[in-house]
Amino acid sequence: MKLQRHPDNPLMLPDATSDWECYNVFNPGVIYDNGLFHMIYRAQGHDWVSRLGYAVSADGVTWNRMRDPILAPIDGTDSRGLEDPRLTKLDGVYYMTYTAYGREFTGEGEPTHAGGGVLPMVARSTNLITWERLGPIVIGEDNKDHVLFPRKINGRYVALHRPKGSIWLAYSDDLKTWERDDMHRVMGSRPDNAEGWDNVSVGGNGLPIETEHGWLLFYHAYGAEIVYQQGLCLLDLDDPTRVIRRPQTPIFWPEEIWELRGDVNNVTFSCANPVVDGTVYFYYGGGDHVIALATCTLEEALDFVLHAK
Ligand code: BMA
Repeated sequence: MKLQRHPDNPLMLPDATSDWECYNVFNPGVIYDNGLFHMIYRAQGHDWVSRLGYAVSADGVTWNRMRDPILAPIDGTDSRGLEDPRLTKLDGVYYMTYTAYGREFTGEGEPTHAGGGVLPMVARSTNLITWERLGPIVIGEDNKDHVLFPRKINGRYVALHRPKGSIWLAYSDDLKTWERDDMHRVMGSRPDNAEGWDNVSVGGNGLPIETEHGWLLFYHAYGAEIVYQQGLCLLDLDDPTRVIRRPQTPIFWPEEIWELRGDVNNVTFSCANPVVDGTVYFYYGGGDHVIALATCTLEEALDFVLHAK
């Protein structure tokens, strides 16, 4: 199985006339709601700081952008940008998980991504445009790629997150306090996988898709070559720390020139996989520079995850 690129790709390019989105637009979160696709995307302009923009679409392919960003840095914790939004609707409220990249230092070592200058944030909205910041899942470590499940499990909010290049699970009663001793490892890289694509690091993508077989999770990984590729796995419905299936081969990887060459080369990176009428809309950033779409049917994704080696 392989995801199919949309013929109109890339769907969204940087806007050369804009201050804040003239260099890169990438890694969007997308939610399908009330007959429309809503996108919140990461953009970089003259100051190279990531801000979040909003766009809306009736068909998921042609997008109308708002002129101004909907979310921009407010203090030292996110002064270098807001990155990689993922959107979840839960009990009628919209939630966004995003990475705050800041100068203010909250951990050990240098204030870089690796040294703890990032915070895996959760925010809440009732209209997708104005957002209330609820706070980070953890502080003081390189942790991102976090995403909220679309419903509570066993009465609690659940999020995937990514400390040290592996996928973990966290629980919360109020979306503000995420207890450290209630964080559990789900899966890591596979140094022994002869396919080579996920030997070094893995992280979650868009929100897990609930199916009768389990939570279908799209995830990204890279090996020694640092090529960001995509895979599929299946997690247990009641205990998502349990991996039911994890095929060895990837389902998508950089091939187009705007994926092989970009602001960062060899990157396909996804924060959204909404399902509409049985089709998975896999939105992704190409080369940390443009926004693109690939699709598959939910049926073929399930067939692959259940049966592939
Ligand atoms: C990851 C994230 C993404 C980015 C990717 C490739 O760590 O920061 O935002 O797309 O690296 O550069």
